[in-house]
Amino acid sequence: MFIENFKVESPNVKYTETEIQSVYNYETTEVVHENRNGTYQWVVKPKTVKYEFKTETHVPKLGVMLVGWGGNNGSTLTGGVIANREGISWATKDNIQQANYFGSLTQASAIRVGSFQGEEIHAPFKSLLPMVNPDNIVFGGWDISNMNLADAMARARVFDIDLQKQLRPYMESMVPLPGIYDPDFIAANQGERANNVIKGTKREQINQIIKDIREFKEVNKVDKVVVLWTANTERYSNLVVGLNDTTENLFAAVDRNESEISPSTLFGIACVMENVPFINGSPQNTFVPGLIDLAIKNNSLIGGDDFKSGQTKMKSVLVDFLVGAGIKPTSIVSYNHLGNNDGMNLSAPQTFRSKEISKSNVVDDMVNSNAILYAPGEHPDHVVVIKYVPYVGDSKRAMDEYTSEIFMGGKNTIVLHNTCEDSLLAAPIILDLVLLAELSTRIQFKSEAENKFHTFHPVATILSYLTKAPLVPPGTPVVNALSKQRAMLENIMRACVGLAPENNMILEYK
Ligand code: NAI
Ligand code: DG6
Repeated sequence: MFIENFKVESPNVKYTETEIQSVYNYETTEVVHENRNGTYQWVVKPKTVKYEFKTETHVPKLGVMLVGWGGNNGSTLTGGVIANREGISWATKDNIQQANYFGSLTQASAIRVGSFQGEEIHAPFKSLLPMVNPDNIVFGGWDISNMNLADAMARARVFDIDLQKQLRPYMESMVPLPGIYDPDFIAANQGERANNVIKGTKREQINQIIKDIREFKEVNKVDKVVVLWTANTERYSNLVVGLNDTTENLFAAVDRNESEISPSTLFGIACVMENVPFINGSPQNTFVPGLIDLAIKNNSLIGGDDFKSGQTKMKSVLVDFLVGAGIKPTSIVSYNHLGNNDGMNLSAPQTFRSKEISKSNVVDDMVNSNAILYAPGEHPDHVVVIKYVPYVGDSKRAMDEYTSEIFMGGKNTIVLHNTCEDSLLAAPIILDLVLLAELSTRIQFKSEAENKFHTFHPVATILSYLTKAPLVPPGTPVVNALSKQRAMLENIMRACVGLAPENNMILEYK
């Protein structure tokens, strides 16, 4: 049975005019390595820590500013939200299609609530906590190309033509603000697009971004803004002591107009200075240590890196399943080819390298979790290939071969082939990222050992499910397995309304 919403009734939960307050017993384990009678032993101690959560229930009017607004993802997301808001339907060669939010965790997935008269009860994921309705988001942003969003949508060749015709009147007047263009960080083949750029020094460029955010907020009368980078993949920035290793050095480097500070890092600095959440949907190391340091000092949310949309999402399910089943993946080979502007930009070795890194590291935690299968330092061969094939446009082809060792020296080879518009996978993920980032700024909590409520750590690990290379606070483990990432997010949201984590034990029926 599916219910649209619910209210929790418990002595641990209180709904006030402005907040949901919950008291939550966090069951965890402490692992210690102790000397017991002269020998060291691993001892695991279950422990319960009491937490209190409070979630502000007022949902703000949200503005979302996309860097790379006129790209395939930016135009697809903007058009998709307008189509949902306006209830647009359109003719395809198969049927009349209604706008929807399929592919969005928050808008199109469900959670299990419990059971009622022997039947499982499910509800929308978004019913867990009050969240912004995507239909009400006001979009804006920057692009180094001045093309309006209607023409950008046509250039992207993602939506059916009948839908494009209906969206055009809404999108023609949407024109991106000038972006920060630095040809050293993206492929040379992008030069032709760059007709809409902010001039001046790096400090002036940061100031312009701050001014843009303030004006956007003012003009559109939005309560909050989230900024998300969906612009071209950049090359990695060199990490240099004295340049970008601390906040002070980063600011000094900005003032010296140092060439090694990328456009995405400049956008990040502007957002953090303005206390506006900033998310990086591309793979490059935008978050140099000096910027992470600044975000921590200002307690301003940052999240990334690189949307986990297709091939990598599948990988973070399949390798988790294989290793979890006691099967040993020994070779993972992932090819893909695509023909959109992202593919063209990635045809340069430096930008490809950024993507290769984020696509490759995704199995590390799963491999490291099983020393029965892998000796220390042992790793599957893992190869990532991306080719630019203009004809296929946004319709990316992904082919994967997973070879594993099974029982008694046997070999098992799994081959996958996926064809799909890349931007239709990415757009709902962008939506989830901005909605969850906004929500997380409304949650405060404290453990029994603390006397003051605080927000989550500004490096938003809560967004991990949506990214290929989750950005984590220094010294924090990275979790890539998709099911664990989803459970983490869902269980934290459940804790905010005083519900136990979903443990799937279903003891009621045992
Ligand atoms: P796109 O190339 O169509 O769009 C990027 C846009 O950014 C372009 O319009 C370009 O003019 C603009 N741009 C470049 N540098 C800029 C700057 N410094 N300031 C402002 N605008 C700038 O690419 P697409 O397909 O929209 O992808 C965007 C990003 O998302 C890429 O980095 C891609 O690797 C990443 N990504 C995409 C996924 C997908 O499934 N579509 C999944 C994972 C990541
Ligand atoms: C080619 O790989 C283009 C990329 O931008 C990908 O489409 C994107 O990173 C999505 O990757 P994945 O591995 O999640 O499908």
